[in-house]
Order: sequence, then structure tokens, then C-alpha cells
Amino acid sequence: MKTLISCFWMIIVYIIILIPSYAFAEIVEILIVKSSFVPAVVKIKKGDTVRWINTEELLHTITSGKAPQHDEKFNENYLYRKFEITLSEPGFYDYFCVLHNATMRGVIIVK
Ligand SMILES: [Cu+2]
Repeated sequence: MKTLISCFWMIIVYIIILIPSYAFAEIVEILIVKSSFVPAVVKIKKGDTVRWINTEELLHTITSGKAPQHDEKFNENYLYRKFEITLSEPGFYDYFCVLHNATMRGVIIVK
């Protein structure tokens, strides 16, 4: 019985520790409209998800790095409708569209 009670308390402690990190994670949406990222700059918390939604028929890419240099952190070739990533490391994440890199650029700031 004593072991059962300790197991119960251990589970409660795990739940208390784990819930805050997941319960408050958000999904932040970036729309692709008229071949632009809207908004082009987003600030998120670590653990949040960024979701790009392509609202047009043109294909685009979501490629990390400063255009035209891909830094290999993330990449989605030929985004047709939707792409998402979860970022858990604080920092600045530049990204761009390989096909329209002169104008399609954005930054995600993870706090
Ligand atoms: Cu594009």
C-alpha cells in the first residue's frame, strides 16, 4: 500500500512538472499572401509551433537561413498548403523562399 501511495505521488509530481511546458505552447500562423510572409517577423516562446499557410496557388519554399544561403535548420520544398515546425532553442531563425528570395524573407525570434 505504501508503494502504491508513493507511485501515486510520483505521478502527480510528473504531471505538475510536465503540464506547464505543454499546456502553454502555442501555434503561431504565418500566411503566405501575394508572395509575402505575413507577418514577416514573429516572436514566439520556445516550444511554440510556427505554421505557414500558403493561401495562393503558387508554390513556395520555407528554407532556413539568410537568402540565398540555406543553413540547414529546416526546409520545406514546394509548400502547397501547410507546413509547421516546433522550435525549442532560443534564437533568431531567418528564413526565405528559394523561388522568390529577393522579396520573400522572414524571421522567427524564439525567446
Ligand atoms: Cu516563394
